[in-house]
Amino acid sequence: MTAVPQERRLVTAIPGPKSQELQARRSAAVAAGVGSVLPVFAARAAGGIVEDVDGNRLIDFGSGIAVTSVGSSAEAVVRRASAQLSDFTHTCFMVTPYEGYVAVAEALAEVTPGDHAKKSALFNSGAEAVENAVKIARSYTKRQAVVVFDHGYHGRTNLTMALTAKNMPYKNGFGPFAPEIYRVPVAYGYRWPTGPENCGPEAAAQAVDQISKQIGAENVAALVIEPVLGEGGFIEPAKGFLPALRKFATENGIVFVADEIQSGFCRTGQWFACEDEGIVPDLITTAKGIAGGLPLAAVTGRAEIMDAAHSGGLGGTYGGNPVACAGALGAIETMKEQDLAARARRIEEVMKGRLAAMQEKFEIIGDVRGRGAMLAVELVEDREGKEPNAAATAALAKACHNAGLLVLTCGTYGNVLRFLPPLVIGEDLLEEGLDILEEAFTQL
Ligand code: PLZ
Repeated sequence: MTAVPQERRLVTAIPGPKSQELQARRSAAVAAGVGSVLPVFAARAAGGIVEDVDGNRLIDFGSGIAVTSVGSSAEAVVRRASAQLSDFTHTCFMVTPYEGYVAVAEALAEVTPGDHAKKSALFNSGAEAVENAVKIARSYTKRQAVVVFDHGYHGRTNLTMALTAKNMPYKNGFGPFAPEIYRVPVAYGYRWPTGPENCGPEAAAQAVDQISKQIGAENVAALVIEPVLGEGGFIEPAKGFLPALRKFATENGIVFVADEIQSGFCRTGQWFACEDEGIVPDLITTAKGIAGGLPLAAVTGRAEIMDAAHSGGLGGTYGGNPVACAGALGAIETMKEQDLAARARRIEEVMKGRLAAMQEKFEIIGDVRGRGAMLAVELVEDREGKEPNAAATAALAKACHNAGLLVLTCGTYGNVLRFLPPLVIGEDLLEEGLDILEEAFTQL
């Protein structure tokens, strides 16, 4: 691990002068459409700290959007990727294959849910994995329709924009979108009209009814869902929703795809979030946490489905790059050796207690939710009306940033503060981050 002291330190305003200089260069050279949460330029990062070019050290509650679960410079990731870098950087798996790719596929078969025969294909980004899951499901079922859910997020390529629910900023002006995509309700307990207790079964019944009546189950190739919805607001589908859909998919020959790109790899206190309700997906898409920050993504699933695409039908120049594969083997090794799933459960214990206490104190916290180290608070104008409070969310994020705590927002209504600390963060940093958050609520 890079030797970055594991303590918060502010030596300039945020952003500092060097970051501001770089931001000016960036504005002149980088396309305006590419945003940044916080224009602080990183110099080094490790454990629970991101150090910027001005020497400020920020507590990291973002993990680069759920990527650096093992830390941003985990020893095993750096060691294995460095060794691979000096052996060779690339041959292209479609030209001359190499062992790392196969080893990652073997590891994925081992850690993903279900004890059926599994195979994998590797790609570069989450969106690419989701696209390929759809290609594979269509090839296997010989059907075209794909069902997705309200508040779902699956990427920014053309097909995955179509799969993504939210218009701004992901889709606006970028159409036309891919056809044969259908969106149905999801079990969003906090905002379900008849209350969270009824939400799971009722939402499942609505989803199944819409699929049956509007598409026809026999036309559906795949149903794609995040077991905990990420960008849409850290929504845990109410109990019973996922099992009902899993059952419906099985009964109708529909490929059930769990998009665990954000929720996977120990993030929610298990290897994968769908394990919490005993769901075994047919295909699972992974990325982000898989390789400790190196670009890698995968589709893993039932061997007979994964083998449906014709030879040469799947691939890409860089998919399963050897350096990224070495990083993945290092990340998976770290998760096992340090039992990071248990760390995620401990983070939940510490954070949920504090967040629940804040909810008692601050009227604008409508909901506290999430699992493991994938936690969030949903902010409202008042608890009765539940009107989304995006302004307070932005103000709180800014206050945290200024105090040296890196937090992210999300949600269809932009009113969710989300917390995704690296699973290796020290408990003192976790507590200090929560102190900063609480102080920001007090000041608001
Ligand atoms: N599926 C569930 O969370 C990526 C998006 C950040 P890529 N989420 C972060 C942004 O604004 O672009 C994500 C996800 C789920 C798919 C993806 C897409 O993964 O690696 O960003 O393509």
